[in-house]
Amino acid sequence: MDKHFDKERFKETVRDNVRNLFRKTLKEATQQQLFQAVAYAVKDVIIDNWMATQQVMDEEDPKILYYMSMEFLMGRALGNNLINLTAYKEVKEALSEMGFDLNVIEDQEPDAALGNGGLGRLAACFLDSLATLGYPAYGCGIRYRYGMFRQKIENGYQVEVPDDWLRNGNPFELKRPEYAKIVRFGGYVRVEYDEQTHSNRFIQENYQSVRAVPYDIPVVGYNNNMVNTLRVWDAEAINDFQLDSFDKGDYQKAVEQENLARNIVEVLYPNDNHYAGKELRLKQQYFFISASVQEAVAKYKRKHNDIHKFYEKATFQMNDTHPTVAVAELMRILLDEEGLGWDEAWEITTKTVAYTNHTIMAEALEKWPIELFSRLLPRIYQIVEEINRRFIAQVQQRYPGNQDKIAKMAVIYDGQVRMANLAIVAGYSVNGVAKLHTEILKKQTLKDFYEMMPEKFNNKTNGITQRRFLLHGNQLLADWVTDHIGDEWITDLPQIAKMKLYADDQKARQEFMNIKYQNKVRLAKYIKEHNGIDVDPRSVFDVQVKRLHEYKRQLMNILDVMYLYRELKEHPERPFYPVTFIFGAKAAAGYRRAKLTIKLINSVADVINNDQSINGKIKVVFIEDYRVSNAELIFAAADISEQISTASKEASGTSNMKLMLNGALTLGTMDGANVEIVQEVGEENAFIFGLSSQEVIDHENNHDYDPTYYFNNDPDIRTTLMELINGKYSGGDMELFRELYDSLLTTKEGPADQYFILADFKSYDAARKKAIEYYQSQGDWAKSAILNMASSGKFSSDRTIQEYVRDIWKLEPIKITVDP
Ligand code: 26W
Repeated sequence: MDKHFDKERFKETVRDNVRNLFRKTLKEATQQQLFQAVAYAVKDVIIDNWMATQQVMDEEDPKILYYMSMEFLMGRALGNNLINLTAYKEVKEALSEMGFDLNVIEDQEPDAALGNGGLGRLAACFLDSLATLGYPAYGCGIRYRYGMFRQKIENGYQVEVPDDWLRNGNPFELKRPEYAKIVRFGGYVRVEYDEQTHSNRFIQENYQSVRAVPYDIPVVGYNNNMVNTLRVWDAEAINDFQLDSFDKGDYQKAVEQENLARNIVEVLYPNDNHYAGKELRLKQQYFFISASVQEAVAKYKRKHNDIHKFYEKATFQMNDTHPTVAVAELMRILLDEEGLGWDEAWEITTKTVAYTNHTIMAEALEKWPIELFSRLLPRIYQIVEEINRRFIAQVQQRYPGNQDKIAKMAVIYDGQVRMANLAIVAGYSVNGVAKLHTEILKKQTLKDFYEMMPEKFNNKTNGITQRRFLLHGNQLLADWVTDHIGDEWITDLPQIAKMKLYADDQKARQEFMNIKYQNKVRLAKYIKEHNGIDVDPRSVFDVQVKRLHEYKRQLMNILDVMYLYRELKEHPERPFYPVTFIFGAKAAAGYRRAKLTIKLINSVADVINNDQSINGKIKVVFIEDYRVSNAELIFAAADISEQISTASKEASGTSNMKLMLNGALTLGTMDGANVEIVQEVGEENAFIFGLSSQEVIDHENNHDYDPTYYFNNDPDIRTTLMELINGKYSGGDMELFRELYDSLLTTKEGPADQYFILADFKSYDAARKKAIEYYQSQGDWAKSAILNMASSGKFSSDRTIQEYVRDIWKLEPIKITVDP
């Protein structure tokens, strides 16, 4: 234990903090105030390591990664920081001696929900791994005033409530006004010929500007003194509203600038995998990218005078297309501010930026109308035009006369700026996030690019941090593993394979099941408190937690629950092992079908949970406000991991990995990283069903999928679908769920059953029954569960980061030593 966590001294600090911050004694302090006091005490310790890290970076001048992302879904910091400082147990003890419960104090902290789902949480896991592995890195993002909305369920419907996460302040952040940057929007570009250099100068005029002010959030490495930085930008008005601007005729502009600053970082767009094309979103993108790129260049120039070697000290990873204006912004700075020529600027830029693709869903592709893009970012647009012009010339040279290639690959086409194309043209690396996903990118989605520049393409299968999702989230299981194989798995997850030895051990199986049971009791208590529903911890916990999206097929899950319930009612004589079906999901606020699916799940829950005749054999629970903090409880308690996306649609998935790590068995399709999970654990320890990605893609290309075939020929399917429109789950209302029914059978709004629910329904049902059946031989189940946990070594984000470092970023780790 670190000297700073001298227990008595820590207690003293907490007491002092309560007094200094709130003028209260420990007795008088609220739990929230205690949280603040404890958090500040922890920050004290972090600060020393943070400064030490900065000092080493200053001295050694290593290459730095800038991980650029619109989203960082960090969750709570206190518990995680204590875990990584290896002070969790000591602090828990200290607090308990003072009469407090660390768990209760942790629950006071709002989640930092600056992200939607998978992509944002991946960024957070990456930061944890980067710090733990000692790689110098900045997360670059936006300090949204409101993060992902809080979800309330009212009368079965999702209601969005603003997430006022900064209400009580954020004890871990540090405002850094000395690094503020100015970001410009709009106006026009005047070209001026410079007699001296014989070149054009581009001057943006009549623009509006905002001040970008960074807040630094520490990212603590595990047990290594390293503290990296997540830098999130806030917007402030350049001039406080000035009355005299009225006289100068600048009144209108002053108001507009003020509003721009107020609006820009106001809220995270709650869309996942769906592009909405909102002007404010493009403003957000340019805002944080311009500030981040300016700072990266400024930081480089503080130490170096040859800008041509910028890429030796900095690399930018663009998390999906959202940060892609970074390409043009770096070009702008090199051309207009550093005075470089096009070719040298382009060489530097294309050696600096790299791009990760996270989805093949067509509706997620960001493209901006030229009108909007050029009005908001006139100089940036000019640069994109020139990038496009030169690239098209290259395409023409390579494929003379081939218009199709240009149509597919041009950066600007059909009145739009295509951000993915810009990222690929400029990036020195293009990666997918699971093997299958990368293959689909190469062979289908980005086929033409792959043909033209195969050397850019590579795969980096996603990963998750075992420190949050096992060590912190499932302390019982973590301790159990450590008791058997030592604690090296914490920073070297493949070590967990040593637990395979215990899969055949009766005693170990029993212990594993006992731990799972205790975690199920903990979740049952949470469900009782938050949903008022009693669930039996001895039942199978079947879990699907992720964003609500048609391609993820929560609808198929609940339809099958309806089918199982009907069977149970019609055949009371058949044995049926109790199951609790657990859902957690937020729907984008404007996504009608997704929101109606939530209503359906809750309506089915109402009917089934209140049917006394089935003796509680089926329970359905929709957990309100699914987020990082309650996810940790859910993963720990899960038996079955539902990973049932239409094959080819889920780029990777990461909840599949978190659930596997916690010893859940996958019930899933051969999609995303499920493929690799099954490869690691063996098909006999998972339940795989459904169409293959190739079959899905073939149907899509041939337009030969007909869901009505299943409806007409399978009475089980037909009866289940009829229950959507016969009032059974809607108090007699035949219309309530008709939209869902129609989505599966008619082609009014897009193709019928676009995600192949009916095609997969029966094989899903069979696989699920097999899983529930298997659970009844507890010994076999325990064996498979232990094997799942023990086979999860590949899915640590530590491995993912090592691969990015080796193949893409080429960073060197640094070592931080602090004097005792
Ligand atoms: C512009 C709207 C928008 C917003 C978010 C488009 C796309 C996104 C993200 C790319 C959606 C996302 O989170 N994708 C998920 O990324 C995870 C991390 O790689 C993968 O595990 C998931 O499969 C993928 O859906």
